[in-house]
Amino acid sequence: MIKLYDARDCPYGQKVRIALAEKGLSYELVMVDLAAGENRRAEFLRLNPYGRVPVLTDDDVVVYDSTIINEYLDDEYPTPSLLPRVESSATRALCRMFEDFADNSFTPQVDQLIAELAKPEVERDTSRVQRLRQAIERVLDYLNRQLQGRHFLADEFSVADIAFIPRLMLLNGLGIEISATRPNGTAWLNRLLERPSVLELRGAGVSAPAPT
Ligand SMILES: N[C@@H](CCC(=O)N[C@@H](CS)C(=O)NCC(=O)O)C(=O)O
Repeated sequence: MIKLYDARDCPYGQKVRIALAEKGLSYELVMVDLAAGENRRAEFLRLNPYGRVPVLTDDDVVVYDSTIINEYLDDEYPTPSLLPRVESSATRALCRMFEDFADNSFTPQVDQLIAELAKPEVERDTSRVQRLRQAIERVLDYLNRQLQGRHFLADEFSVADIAFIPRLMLLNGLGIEISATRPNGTAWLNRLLERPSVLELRGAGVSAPAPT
């Protein structure tokens, strides 16, 4: 029996939900209230000493961190595969680098922009908003170049694409468009948005706080 500990609007938990849906795995969702400090309670810290969601338990196996969880899922439930084959070392490394980039550069920047836009207009740091917008636009340019001649970041759909989805699907609402100047990026986004796993996530009302 799989259990996923997740929190509202958590992009890393959403990565895992997409992977679980792609693999057709059913699971129990346990929502952790971060604002109420539920992630700092002893019973949760026993699952993840860092006190962060997502955590996945699979019977008596406990795995934390979205990247490690998705690799565990791919090892334990290999079909359909979400990582390039072991023999394709270079593509596998590329896939992991894209995932790392999404988690450590793209997602945090979009989250910072959301947080800045959520402030009342008088408190908003407009030059920071502009810097963040430009940084996100640069990532989109980079992805557009990387996607030249490819349907997905690591050729086949993988954890690399999954890592971008949670924040990619919010960009429109933040006034950032992938648009016609980035045809590879636009085609990729459309390919991602039509996947049943992503439609399921959106149907579950998963989003981030709307900017004011
Ligand atoms: N690298 C981790 C990041 C997880 C993370 O930052 N989770 C946030 C919620 S989206 C969290 O639990 N924050 C609570 C805290 O750090 O105290 C992953 O990929 O799972």
